[in-house]
Amino acid sequence: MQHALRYYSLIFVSLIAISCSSMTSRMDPNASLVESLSRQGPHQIRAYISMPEAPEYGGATIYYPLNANGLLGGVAVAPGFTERQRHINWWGSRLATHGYAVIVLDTNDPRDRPEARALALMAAVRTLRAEGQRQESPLFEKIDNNRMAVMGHSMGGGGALLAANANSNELSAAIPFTSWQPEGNFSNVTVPTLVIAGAADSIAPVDVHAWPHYQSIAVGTPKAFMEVTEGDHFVANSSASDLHGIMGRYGIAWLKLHMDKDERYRNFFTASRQSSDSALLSRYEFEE
Ligand code: 9J3
Repeated sequence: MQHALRYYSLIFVSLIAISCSSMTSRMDPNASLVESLSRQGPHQIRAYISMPEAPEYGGATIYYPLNANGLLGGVAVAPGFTERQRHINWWGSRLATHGYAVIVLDTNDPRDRPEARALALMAAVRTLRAEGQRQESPLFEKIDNNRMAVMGHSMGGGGALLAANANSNELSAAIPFTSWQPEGNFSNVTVPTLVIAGAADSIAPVDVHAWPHYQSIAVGTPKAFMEVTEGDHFVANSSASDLHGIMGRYGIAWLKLHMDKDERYRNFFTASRQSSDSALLSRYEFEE
């Protein structure tokens, strides 16, 4: 009797689960993907700091997933003016759990300008590629040289844009957040670029920095602009943990779509994206 009861309740619970998931998927075709991209991904991760040095940047940490299928795409992330890895390293662990090898760097001098940060990011991309060739590396024979992205905060975001402007042929995606670069013109960028901005950014005001940065990217280059209504200069940093869900989701989806060419993630950026996101964003654009 007890056995039968358990059996029937199992069926009952399964039926509820099935009907709930089909209900949410009618309302929003992305529901389960939205949920899974809003938090840590399926992979356990490891991190290490022991690797050959590069003159273009200071220390660095590489985060990578365990038990990933196939080769890993790589992402290099640079901090902003006076910042260190810890200010932005939540991206390292978050992206690694979703299947990427991520190098988070310190600049040589915390006051390095965006130009130096661009060189640092490209050197970090080369480090990731080299880790795939280095026998002692945990990433030996695990890196896809042709899937590399750059990211960065503020002056590091200016650096990511400058890097993309000069090296689009070497990159698959760029994600500057609250980018800082006066008069920044990135019209040579052909790599798909997601620009993250905060409407309440008083350090790199969006109408002087991120918005004109976005607009300077030529028509024909896939690009997206998301401006968080309440977002300040640190909207996508480690400290803004209440926003890591939405920040991570757009960032991961951008990499999945453009670096991994996974079309399931396209509607994260098109008109069919989460309607609840619109409430958080004061401005949103997607063009390709
Ligand atoms: O990287 C940044 O946060 C830029 C901030 C800034 O205002 O730099 C002025 C020198």
